[in-house]
Amino acid sequence: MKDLYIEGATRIAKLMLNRAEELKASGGCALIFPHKSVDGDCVGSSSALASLLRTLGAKAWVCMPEELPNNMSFLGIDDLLFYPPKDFIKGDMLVNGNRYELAFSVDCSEAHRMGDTGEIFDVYEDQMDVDHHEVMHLAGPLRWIEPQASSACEMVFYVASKLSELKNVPLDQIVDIRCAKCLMAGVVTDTGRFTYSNTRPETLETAGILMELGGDITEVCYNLFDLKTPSEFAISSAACSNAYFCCDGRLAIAEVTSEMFERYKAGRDEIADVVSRLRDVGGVEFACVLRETGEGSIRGNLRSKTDFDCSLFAERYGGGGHKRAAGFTVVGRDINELAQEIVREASKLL
Ligand SMILES: [Mn+2]
Repeated sequence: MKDLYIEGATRIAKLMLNRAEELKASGGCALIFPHKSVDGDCVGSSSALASLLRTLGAKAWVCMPEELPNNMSFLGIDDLLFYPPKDFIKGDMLVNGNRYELAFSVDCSEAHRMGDTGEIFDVYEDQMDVDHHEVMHLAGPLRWIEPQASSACEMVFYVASKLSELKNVPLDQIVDIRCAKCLMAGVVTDTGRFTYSNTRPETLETAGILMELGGDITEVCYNLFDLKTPSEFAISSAACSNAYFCCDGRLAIAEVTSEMFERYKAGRDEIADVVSRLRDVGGVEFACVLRETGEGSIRGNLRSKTDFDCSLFAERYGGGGHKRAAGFTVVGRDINELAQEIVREASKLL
């Protein structure tokens, strides 16, 4: 393990051991919080953390902000997921009969990025946190923020390695096959299958060990990225052919309306690959896909090739992410107007 990661991974592993003991004694449970608009990294890392806490004898669930996307069902994690009922925050805060006592966020440090579940997260002050996003606030003793890590899953893998050391048991008794698949899912998602510049030698080492632990990279990549439903294929193709290019081909933008989702009978998460396909077009520096979510809001997904800062741009709309990949959600906007505004504002920066 690189020196850079040792302090944080050790601190979080020790905290997890302590908290697991406390939870065992009290009979309470931990909730792990991924961000909204879930992706392979937040689902993978939160499920892996829940799995690790269970291995330590504690009760733990992932507090889901939305349904699990179909392309992640192969992970077989339904028993790890908790969908809070609407009155959860006002009620007894019982998770399947167990009192909710520990909040743990991963791949996301701020409650507002979690959506409605952020309110549940904020009930506890001593929240634990493992994240690889740049964040404004100072990291406290319960937080491990490491922007140099490729993914939250890579960080959780280091925590698992430390747990195996501290407990003096082989790693495969800490990370089972499902947990290895979950961690692999996040690493391949956030590195674009090891092609983005956040891929470091230690990322590949992590992936190698995950393979040995049963994280089948072929299965994970096929299910996450390549397997398409007929409706997904149709709406992605339509979104791509509707896309337009501005700023001498440096900006590509596509709008996907509710009407299109209905016409192709497609789910709202079935255009996930469109933004990277647009970004990959020669000459394009910044790609944006806007989609109507069907609840009066519009989700924007942003990608850039080299210098354009997607995270900074997404912040204008209350979103965030990384320099080359970010997103936001806005409410009550007209999709055409929003697209024109984005073209206008981005063209000043391109
Ligand atoms: Mn991530």
